[in-house]
Amino acid sequence: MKLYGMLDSPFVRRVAISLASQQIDFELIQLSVFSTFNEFSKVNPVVKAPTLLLDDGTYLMDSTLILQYLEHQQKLSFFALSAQGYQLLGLILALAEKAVQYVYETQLRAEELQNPTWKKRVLLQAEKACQAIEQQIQGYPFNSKDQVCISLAIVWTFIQKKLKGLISQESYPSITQLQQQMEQTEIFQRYAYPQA
Ligand SMILES: N[C@@H](CCC(=O)N[C@@H](CS)C(=O)NCC(=O)O)C(=O)O
Repeated sequence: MKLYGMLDSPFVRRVAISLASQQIDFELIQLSVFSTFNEFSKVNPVVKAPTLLLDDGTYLMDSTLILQYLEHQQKLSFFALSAQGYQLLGLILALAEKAVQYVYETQLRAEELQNPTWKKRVLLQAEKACQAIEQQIQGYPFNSKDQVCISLAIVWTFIQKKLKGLISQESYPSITQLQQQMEQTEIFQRYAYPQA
């Protein structure tokens, strides 16, 4: 089983760390959907990361679908979450999506072509997600194998690296504390966010 994508993608890192936390064997192939588009398209014609390539040639995409498939296949419990856990995970994945949209708008477009209304909207949505997460994560049971804890830590690191200064770490102490705890674990360090 091969996992394709770069570890600066929160979705790729989420799958890599989730699999490793359940001792699932896989090979990480770090291909970029941008700089190695053609090579990536040989694995998945739609060029989405993460892509999980199964031994029979089936290619799966979307981090949640990949985890759901493996959960059923290998009798795991990635998504044995309470309603509160699902609500949190939804907020975290929406935050990840908004953060990636902001990065694409600001890094893939020339400044004069960027849409200020869209950028403002995306940042507002991201901030609202952070506020809800900060409130709800207090009292959530910490577990280094839990999807909420894994995904939140990964998304928070991505935001600190890519949206520098736009979402202040100090305003969200509970999220930051959880992220720091998770980033110190062996598995997070094994699949670390790449150095610049
Ligand atoms: N909902 C998807 C989002 C995946 C996603 O957007 N990945 C980005 C990399 S961070 C990508 O493939 N970008 C290239 C593109 O969308 O064309 C997931 O959970 O896997």
